Amino acid sequence: MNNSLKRISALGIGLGIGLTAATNAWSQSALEDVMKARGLTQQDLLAAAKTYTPTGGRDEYLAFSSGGQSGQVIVYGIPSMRILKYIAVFTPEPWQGYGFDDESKAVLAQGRIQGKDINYGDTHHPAFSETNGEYNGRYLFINDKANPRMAVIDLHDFETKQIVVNPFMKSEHGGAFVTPNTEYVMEASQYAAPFADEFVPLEEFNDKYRGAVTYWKFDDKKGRLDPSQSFTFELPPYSQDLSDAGKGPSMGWGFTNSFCSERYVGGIERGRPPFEAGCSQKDTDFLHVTNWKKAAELVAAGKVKKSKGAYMIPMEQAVKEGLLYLIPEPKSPHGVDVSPDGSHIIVSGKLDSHAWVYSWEKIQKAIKEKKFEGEDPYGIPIIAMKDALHTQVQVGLGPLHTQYDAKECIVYTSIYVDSMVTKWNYCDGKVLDQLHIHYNIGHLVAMEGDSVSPDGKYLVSLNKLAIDRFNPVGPLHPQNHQLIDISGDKMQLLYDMPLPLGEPHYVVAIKADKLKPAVRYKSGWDSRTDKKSPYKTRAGREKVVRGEDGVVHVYGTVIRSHITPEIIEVEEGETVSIHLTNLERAEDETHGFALYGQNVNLSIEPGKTVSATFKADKAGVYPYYCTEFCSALHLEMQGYLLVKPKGYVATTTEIQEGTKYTQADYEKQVKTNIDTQAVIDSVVGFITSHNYKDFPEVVALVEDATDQLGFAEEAKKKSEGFATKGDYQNATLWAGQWWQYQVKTADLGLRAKTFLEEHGAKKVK
Ligand code: RUQ
Ligand code: CUA
Repeated sequence: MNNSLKRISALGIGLGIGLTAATNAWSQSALEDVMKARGLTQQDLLAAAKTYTPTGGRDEYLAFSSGGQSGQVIVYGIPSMRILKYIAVFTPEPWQGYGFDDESKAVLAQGRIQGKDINYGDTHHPAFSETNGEYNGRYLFINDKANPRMAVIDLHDFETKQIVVNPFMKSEHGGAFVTPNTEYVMEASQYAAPFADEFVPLEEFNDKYRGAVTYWKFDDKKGRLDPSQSFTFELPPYSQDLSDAGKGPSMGWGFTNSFCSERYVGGIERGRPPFEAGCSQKDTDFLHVTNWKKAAELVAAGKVKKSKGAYMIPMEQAVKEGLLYLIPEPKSPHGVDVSPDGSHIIVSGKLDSHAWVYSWEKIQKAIKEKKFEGEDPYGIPIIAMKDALHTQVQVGLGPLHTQYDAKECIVYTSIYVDSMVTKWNYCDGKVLDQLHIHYNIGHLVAMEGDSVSPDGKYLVSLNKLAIDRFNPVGPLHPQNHQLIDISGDKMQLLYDMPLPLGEPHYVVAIKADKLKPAVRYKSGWDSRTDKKSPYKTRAGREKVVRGEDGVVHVYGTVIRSHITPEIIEVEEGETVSIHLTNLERAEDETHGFALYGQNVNLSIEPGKTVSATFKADKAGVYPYYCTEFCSALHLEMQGYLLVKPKGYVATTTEIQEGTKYTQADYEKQVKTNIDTQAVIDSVVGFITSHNYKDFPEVVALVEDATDQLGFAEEAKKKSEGFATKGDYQNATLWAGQWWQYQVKTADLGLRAKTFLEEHGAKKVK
């Protein structure tokens, strides 16, 4: 076997050798030996067996966690707790090219605040799109607490498609929460501020500072929020907190709680006690109840005025129309969680040891009978607590959030101060079990816990502190998500997962089989607008055009293992726009594009077209290359941007050859190519003699292989053309390129063959 053949067949047998070796090493130690050596108990082994996922295994659920102030979303599997992806949302992320290519820069630009670029976000609450209250696996929404914004992630490709800026708020927290058919996405303010973008003295806090809850209209067809159809309720300046949307009997309503209904304005430097003292004086705060369905009807009937270009319902109008009510709730509340059937609402007070269960039936009755105990300073009717409460249950010190189980009436509440999870029954008010976690639990999530039919099974505890759980890595500790088995009567702690991005406030988890993400884009796709890119380029159509816009447009392509063009020549001072299309169809064949000194870094997944525009303001040599190890000749996937001084005139266009080739070199290369072709033919024979058309993954590989073989044919012709002219330099080089295409064909073919073997393909004819 010659060298080239050895290399190709090595591609095929490498995997097999590795597996055999691993099996032998494992069988040398008995399970007991491992337990002893690592100090594991039976209980540990049981926990391990419940989470361990063998190679190639998949998770039952996918969790989408907020990434806190990283401005990202973290995706991981449950029960394995393996991190699968960081989705860039409010923050540039170079690996995904997010904030580096023109297409995603345009998405980030939608999130500008008063003309300023905001390059981070404080993500808190992710929420799935729903149909009839069930997660439909199509979209994910996430909010930015620091700069009131809402983002839309399409779960078809796990990319951020849209960012909208709240026109009224200066701070928010209570989003994203969706209504049962994703009619609206709720976003509630946190720290009160004037709606106007101007200075208003704190002395005018009660009159001019305001809270709000916005209902963002979601256009399901377009997969985008529609600001023109969204509306906002003006609310009193009571630091509104979390929200949840009603369902079933409470469909059409939304719930938003609040703290600091004292309307205290701090000012340590003015000799006043701090916010924390003034905001925790009263025994109760207010749960806000808003009727979005009726509000939407008013908007549709033209009865709601616009302010700052968006529909805004003043408190006075909301009260008059019966859209807004208040109910006292326990001191400094945090979570507000509507039960899956929509009949109850559980609120916890951080400074109270009870969880309070409200009855929707009672609330509705009070509203119908206009039975109020009074009104707040803004004229909003207050429903007496006793007229709304179903029960209150002592769950532990510092209860925060509640998640619903698949089992009726069973819930889990996070207990921040006591660092535990309390399992209890909200129908009869009994506490059933308590589990200590490590340490200071915040949110918690049960599988499909926000839907109308929660799955239960697992609970993840999102802890505020990790303290000593992991190997120390400096004063900034990782976050800790703890996996808990809730399938039995007693909760069982299974696993600690450190997360190196923070602080992740909330997670939602969906059945993995509800998601159907793509593995490639339609050829020439702009993934951010979900349209064919105007810069889409096909193989052989690469070109450089000096456009009417005065910009040098480079229409290029990438495919294993070259970037076309390999040389880009511009003049100093010109603006350059490089558009690259990935011609691959094979799964996972992403190419990258990094360019020296221009802050250009692209990720080009199969089928995608992305652009990078910059000013070549300084003459010089700027190498570029592919950043993904995409093939054996990945390192050779390179090129030069030459920025020539103004008025530069070349004296020669002939490149000095580093090596000279002879007829013998040419013939040797051709011989190699003929041998390689024999290997390709045998692989092709294997594939075509099986039912490969039944496997879309293989069909994609075969399509790519056919492309590569076509390129090989073109290179072969060029090589032979030069050989007949006696130009063995070019003949040998083109014969080398012909072989490169053959190697890539063989690589693809072998991947297809392995896939067919592993998936039990059948022989045909
Ligand atoms: S939260 S502080 Cu959801 Cu408990 Cu943000
Ligand atoms: Cu493409 Cu490396």
